[in-house]
Amino acid sequence: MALQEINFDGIVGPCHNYAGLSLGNLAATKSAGKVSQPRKAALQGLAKMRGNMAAGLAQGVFLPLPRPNSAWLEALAVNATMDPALVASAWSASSMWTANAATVSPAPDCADGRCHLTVANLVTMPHRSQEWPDTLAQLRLAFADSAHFAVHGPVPPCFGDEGAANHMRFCESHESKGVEVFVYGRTGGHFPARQHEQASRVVARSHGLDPARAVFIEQSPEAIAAGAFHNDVVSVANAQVLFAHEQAFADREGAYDAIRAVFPALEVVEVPAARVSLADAISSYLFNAQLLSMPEGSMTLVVPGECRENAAVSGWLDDMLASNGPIRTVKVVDVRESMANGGGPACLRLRVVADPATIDPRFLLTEAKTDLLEKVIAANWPDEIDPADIGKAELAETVLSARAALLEALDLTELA
Ligand code: SUG
Repeated sequence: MALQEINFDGIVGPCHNYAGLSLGNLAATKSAGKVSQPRKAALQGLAKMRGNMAAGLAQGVFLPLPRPNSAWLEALAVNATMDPALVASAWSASSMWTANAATVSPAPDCADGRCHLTVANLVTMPHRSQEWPDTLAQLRLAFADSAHFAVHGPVPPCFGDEGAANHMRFCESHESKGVEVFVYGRTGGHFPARQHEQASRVVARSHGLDPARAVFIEQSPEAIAAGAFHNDVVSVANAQVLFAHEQAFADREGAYDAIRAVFPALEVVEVPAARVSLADAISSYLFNAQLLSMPEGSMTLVVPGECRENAAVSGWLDDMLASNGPIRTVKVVDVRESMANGGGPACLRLRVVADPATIDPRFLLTEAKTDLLEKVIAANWPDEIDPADIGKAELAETVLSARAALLEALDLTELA
């Protein structure tokens, strides 16, 4: 079978909560202390996956990681009452944002002809830094076929790596050699820059990318200061198209020229700051959209509902649709529970270009499996989590047994 793009969405975990752990992520900071709705959050995520499957696209899932992470708290010598921020970190459902699970280089780009994946070390944020060992276990299971995949451990600290959220790929078709673009931030600004240039370079080297077809670009410090903690909050790529805010990159013209030099077919759909400010782009998550090639060849932008509630963004989308650009359809999805923690439609998915037959089928979604997941979530996920209850034994029991029920349903109990 031919290579195709498979979106692996993170199933929102039963401990989804608003603890305000991510400095520089304005939505998460604003939501700190609010009551979350884990069941609703997980069902919103599944509805998005269902919509993409209904459009004929391949869909996969990654499972929530084991939380609360008591082994991590033990290693930090913290008990349930000592340090609320560290305790909340051990309870974070942040692995739902699988755009930060790994960086993926499809087989045609890699010297050995296999698809390479490097698990992201996520070292910048304490609550995310504990994700990689369990994520790696999952990647090793899903992509165990070593004739087609190579799964790498994390880039060593201190070089922060946030995975696919800072990586874009341009290509003429999935079968052809692509151009991979790595976007890094420079430290020293108002908010942390999470992607280190060296981490991006390590990933490119270990994947065996052709140095002539790997481009390294600096994210604009203004964008990071405005709350774009990952590049995928201000730009997204698909096939030959780069959809970006005018202020996404430190050197706008230089960035487009560098990509065009190796990928002359590049089509830039740029949103001018005069039409949509960085603040509006970040609060609406216009660029944290899934830019998808539909089976019949046209391109669809899957945006969060917040984009239609912002007059400037909504107006720009209408004008774009009326123009003759490459993006022909805009589809709106409701992922509000994730959005309130700074995770839009694109954060929730990791793109893997591969033949589905080479992947462990337990990670691939079907309609019947979606029905089953909905039942498991409806029966086991908490209705609400008040941050004041984080750390309590009774809630821990509910969260642990909910995940166990999911592993059982998907026949993935080896991830317990
Ligand atoms: O790392 N939010 C995530 C959102 C990740 C979005 N991913 C992409 N842009 N690809 C983060 O900041 C909030 C958790 C909290 O505050 O409880 C959080 O981790």
